[in-house]
Amino acid sequence: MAVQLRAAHRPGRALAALALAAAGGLLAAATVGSGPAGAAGTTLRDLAEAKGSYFGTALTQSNLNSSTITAIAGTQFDVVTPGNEMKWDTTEPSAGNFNFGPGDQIVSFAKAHSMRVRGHTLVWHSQLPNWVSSLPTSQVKAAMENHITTEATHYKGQVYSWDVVNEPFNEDGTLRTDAFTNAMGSGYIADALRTARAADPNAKLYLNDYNIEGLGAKSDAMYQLVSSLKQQGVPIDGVGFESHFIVGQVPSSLKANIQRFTALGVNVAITELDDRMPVPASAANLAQQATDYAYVVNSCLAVTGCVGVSQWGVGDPDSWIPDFFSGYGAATMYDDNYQPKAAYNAVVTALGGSSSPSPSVSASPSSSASPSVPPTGAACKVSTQVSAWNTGLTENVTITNTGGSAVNGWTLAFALPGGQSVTNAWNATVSPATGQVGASNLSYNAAIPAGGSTTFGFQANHTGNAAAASGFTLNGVACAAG
Ligand code: G2I
Repeated sequence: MAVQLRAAHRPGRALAALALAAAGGLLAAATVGSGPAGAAGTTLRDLAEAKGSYFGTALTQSNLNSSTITAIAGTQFDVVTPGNEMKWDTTEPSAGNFNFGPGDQIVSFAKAHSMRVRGHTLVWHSQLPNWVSSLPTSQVKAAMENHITTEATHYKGQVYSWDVVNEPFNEDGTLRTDAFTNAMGSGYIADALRTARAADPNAKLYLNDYNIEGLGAKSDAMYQLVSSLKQQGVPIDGVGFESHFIVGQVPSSLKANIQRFTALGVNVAITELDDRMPVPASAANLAQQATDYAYVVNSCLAVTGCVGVSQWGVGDPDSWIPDFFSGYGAATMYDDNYQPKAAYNAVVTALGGSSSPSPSVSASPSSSASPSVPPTGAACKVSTQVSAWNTGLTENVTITNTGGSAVNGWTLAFALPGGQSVTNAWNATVSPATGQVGASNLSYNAAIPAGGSTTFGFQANHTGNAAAASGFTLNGVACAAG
């Protein structure tokens, strides 16, 4: 009953919550109470479902051999993404020879624990067996379609969604060159989506990528792609924001970015959340991680159409981070001994539960973090300089860091007067072109030292109102005029 009452506060999600609650009556009954390695009386999945959302994790085949990992996975999480088991190098290691054994084991575990499965991934440049990259380009399309059809048919009815194409973009927003673009150009993406839809009409079809969580060149490219696919009637249901973050650097434009994608008529999922820090972890970084996790969960909950959050792995021992980023780790909600960290408590609180806060989180802003409060802020001052002509203008914007510490990575959000539309920018990426926009640093001007300034500018068309932009916030914190 509590589930239904809480769901009713979110009309857009109530139906989904009730359906989940009905389908998972047993699941809810089984998970309420003190779950392994969780706060008493709550589990992430129970709290998320009460809000019409979900909380997922990645699991690998070897994770299934650990009773510690499976106990947490099966009680705390309600969605599973196979870490590696549904990737091409596992499922079709040589042409036409399919191996679904490892993926099937993950699906069995999910079924046994009333969890849904995010299929990951059908088409990706990485973990792609050599035989595909070695094919003559004339044969790649048929190989790709056969792979998608065979795998999506095998898992038909067993996966909730597919990451159909994974990581298609370079950092500058150009399409990554790989076996698929070499053979088919950008058209491989539409072809892959259509092929997946034909094989499993009920699976939600996603494009998934990293560094598209905030406004910027790469997320703009994904936005344009999704917009154009929708216009062409290509089946696309969602965009996955991988969300591999660094403590204190979650983009303040996350919620705005989720909103602009959902406005296109697709869902957004946070698909691979982690938040890394130098190890051994400091108390300050663990507290910041709690703030970051709550901020991400709150940002998703705030937007109807952001369907849920998945963490990449159960605990710090299962994380990919130490292998890929030397000196970094501690990126998940569970520590090396699978004890919940401050981030776990912060997520429980964000999901509307109550937890006994650990000392490091009790006084932190995590318990009250809302999407409009970013993980890091700065005291700032902004001055503008406009040069206008009858239909256009240029505007230079100078940001001064009036805080006591350096800003590393910034997004300045502001409102453009009605009728103004940005056509190009310098020293920042500015997006979207109208209304409430965000200007984000480029690689060379990410840092603004304490007391220092940086200037960027843009050109815009206008229809009569050539006033300066207003309402500036730097990384979510309001700036003084000056
Ligand atoms: O890299 C993190 C993730 C980024 N987004 C897509 C995800 O699919 C990706 O997952 C990771 C897995 O968590 C790693 O486990 O993808 C990596 C490869 O791109 C996986 O690492 C690989 C190792 O590189 C291989 O040496 C190893 O054989 O895992 C393989 C299986 O254990």
